[in-house]
Parts: sequence; C-alpha cells; structure tokens
Amino acid sequence: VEAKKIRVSELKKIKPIEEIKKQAQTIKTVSKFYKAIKKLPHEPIKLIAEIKKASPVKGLLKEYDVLKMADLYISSGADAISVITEEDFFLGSPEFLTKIKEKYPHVQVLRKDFIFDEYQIYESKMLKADAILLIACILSKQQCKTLYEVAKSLQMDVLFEIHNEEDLEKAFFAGVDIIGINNRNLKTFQVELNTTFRLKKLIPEDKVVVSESGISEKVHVQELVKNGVDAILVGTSIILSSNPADKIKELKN
Ligand code: IGP
Repeated sequence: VEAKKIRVSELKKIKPIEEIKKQAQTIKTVSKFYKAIKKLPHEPIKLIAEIKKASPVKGLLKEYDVLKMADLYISSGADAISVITEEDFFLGSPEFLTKIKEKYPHVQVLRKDFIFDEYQIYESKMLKADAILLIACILSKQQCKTLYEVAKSLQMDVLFEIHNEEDLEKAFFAGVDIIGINNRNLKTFQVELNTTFRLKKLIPEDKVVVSESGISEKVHVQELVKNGVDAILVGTSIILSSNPADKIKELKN
C-alpha cells in the first residue's frame, strides 16, 4: 500500500483529482454487477471468474492471452469477471480490464486492486470498471464509508472484502450491499473455507455474499450453497486447470 500511495500521488500531479473527477462524472454507465451476482432461490451459484497471472504467494501462475481467457470464461457461463489490475505483485494491468470491457460491453467487470484513495475510484470509472474491490483491513472505518459512497455516486458497485468480525463491523458502518468473505488468512496465507461459514451467519439476509479464494472442488461449492452463499470468486483453480471451460461448468452446475 505504501508503494501505491507514492504512485497515486505521482498520478495526481499529471492529472489533478478535480479533473479526473469531472471526466469520470461524464460517464453515464450504470453497473449491473449486483444483479449479475445475486443468486435467486432456485438458481445455481453465481461465479465470478478471475483474470490473474501471478500472485505473491504462488508467483507466476501461467502466461496466457487475457482476451482469449475472458472469451472462454464468458462462453462457459461465468456471471462476471474479476480483473486484477495491480501491476507489481500480481502482474496485472489496467489495460486488461478496459480491453475486456470494450470487447464484451455487456459483461460485468470488477476491478481488483488495492484502493485507498478516491482518485483510484475515478480512475476505475475511466477504465470502464462496473465494480471495484474495497479491502476492509487496509482502510479505516471512515475511509470504507467515504470510498463506498464515492463509488456508488458514480453508479459503480463495490465488492467489500472482509477477513474477520472486525472487518464486518466496517461493512455495516459503510452500509455496503455486497460482502466478499476472503478465505485466505493474510498472516498464514492458508485458505480456510470455514471463514465463510463462520462470518456468513453474522450477515443479514438482504446482503449479497461472495466467498473468495481457494475454491477448487465441487464439494466446496455444495457446502457454500448450503450455507446460503450467493457467489464464488475463483481464479487459481480455473486458470491452472487443464480445461478451464470444464472447470467453470463443473463448479457452477
Ligand atoms: C481468487 P483464488 O485462490 O481462486 O486464486 O482466489 C481471489 O479471491 C484472490 O485473488 C483475491 C485477491 C484479493 C487478490 C482475493 N482478494 C485481493 C488480490 C487482492
């Protein structure tokens, strides 16, 4: 986050916040991300498929063509796409997101990055993101609320990511409508599906709940459905599968 803060302050010198804000406000698109990932009672679980090339834990996952992968995700029934735009640790790029959205304007695209400044939210709108990720544990309670409201004012949705009960308090304070429960423990990097089961019970029924990270098997999905989860966010197991299309179909149906 410290490195990103320097980057954002550099960006502000090139294009001041008032300017990017004005530009972002002229874009009149309205996000349909919420609707795309809310599961109705008799529907299969919703799946957000992630475009990522590397992670700090696993290093480089696979080299692939981003547009081809997006094409495959969409034709296999993914309900939305998450694009990691973070460049230093995940080898992402903001360009990946814009290219996907320009080729598939109807597909709902989430920008995954470390967002802590409203400047990055205006930038996300300019990149054509439908939704952004806000990670509770890197933000203060007040920042969560303010950044959430900035995104909403631009007609973008927010996937609000939590790891524990303390983060969940921030979600309530900010008044978010989509909560992502990250199963990856940030200290040990172990994934623990139990995190979703534990925290889901504390979330009111009217929220959309997404279980994130480490989902690789149909049995995981069946358990998540039983626990009332709306959607899953899956990257690694799809990307590393010898047949990503079949993996998506297997997890969803
Ligand atoms: C996807 P996985 O284990 O299926 O590749 O996980 C996603 O949950 C993970 O990439 C993620 C992430 C994040 C990445 C969740 N929250 C925040 C970067 C930043």
